Amino acid sequence: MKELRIGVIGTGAIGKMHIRHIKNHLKGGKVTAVSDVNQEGAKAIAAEVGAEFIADGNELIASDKIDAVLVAAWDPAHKDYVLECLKHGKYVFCEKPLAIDSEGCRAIVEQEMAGGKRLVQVGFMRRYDTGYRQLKQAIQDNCIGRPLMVHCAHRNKSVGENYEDDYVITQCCIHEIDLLQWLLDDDYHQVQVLLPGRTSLIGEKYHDPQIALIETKKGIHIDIELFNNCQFGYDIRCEVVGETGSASLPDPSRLQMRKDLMQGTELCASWENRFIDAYLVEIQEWIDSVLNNKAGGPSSWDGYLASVTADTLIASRGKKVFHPVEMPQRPDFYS
Ligand code: NAI
Ligand code: ISE
Repeated sequence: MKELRIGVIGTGAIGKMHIRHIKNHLKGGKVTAVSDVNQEGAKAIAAEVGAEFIADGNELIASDKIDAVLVAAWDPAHKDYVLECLKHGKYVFCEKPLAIDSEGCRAIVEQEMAGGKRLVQVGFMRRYDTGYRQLKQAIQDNCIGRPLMVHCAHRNKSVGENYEDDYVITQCCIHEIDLLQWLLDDDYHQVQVLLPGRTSLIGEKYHDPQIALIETKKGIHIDIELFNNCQFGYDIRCEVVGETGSASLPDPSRLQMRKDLMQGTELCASWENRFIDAYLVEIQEWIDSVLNNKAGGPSSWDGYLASVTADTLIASRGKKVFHPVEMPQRPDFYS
């Protein structure tokens, strides 16, 4: 196969971003069809990149003109599209979360194992970020000694109107849940969500901010501030404190200015510009591995583990007590 013919389902913000990256910056793939329930938006991006518009996502998956599928529809649609791809034996890249709960992820894992071949990659793109990779290397090289604590912040300037408490975990914290297991090479023991004083700027719709606490099996303490309406910018932080030093996620290089008796550094407005390099590497590696007839990157098992932890965090919200994470054993299929 010379060029991977990719069908994209979901042409909202990130779907369009991936489509443009594949057309303008990446090698080996071509978006040949797109689908979205918002037909107007999908037709516009289809025309922009010379792809076919197919109204029904399942028809796109079944098409013999499509080699692999990228799912970037809203979260509740992920599970069924991924299961449909597995039914057709097609490689699929699915944006996070793999499904909105662990039961949905479990169904995907079981169907993938029954098919006998790994086909799914999940969009946990922070593993591809240079800064997080440097942090992982520093831990592996024992630069800061044995990790004891991790302090994280995941801040959005603001989020849309129709937001709910659970999204704080399933849409935002899910990144840290996956990333920190990978970073620390450790499993989670117990978790809880604390509800500190809430911002008055969004009414009573959901609790913002929230704080996720995690204790790993090796005894590392993790705290993650999840603040979706911080007002000042998109701000992602991670500091790992070890026995002999501490290492922090570097901010991406941004413009520094001195002006009006002040000095400052530009902040990112959203995930799109903060992690642009990670998205590019992630999708390029997905295309390369599928062209080599292999699935790489975060697997559906990783998506399932993240979802088990997310479900436990949600169940613990505001209860002021740690809840044990019942982690299933990783099957050899995913080792
Ligand atoms: P969005 O709201 O801009 O786009 C979602 C699109 O899905 C919309 O165009 C909507 O019409 C479409 N859609 C909804 N149901 C559908 C269905 N049944 N079939 C086909 N299309 C359907 O949202 P955004 O920000 O683009 O997010 C899309 C997905 O990507 C979400 O799952 C989100 O969690 C994930 N995401 C991942 C990010 C990352 O950093 N890895 C960043 C932003 C989003
Ligand atoms: C969004 O859906 C993403 O996945 C971004 O990476 C994340 O940082 C943001 O908080 C989410 O809303």
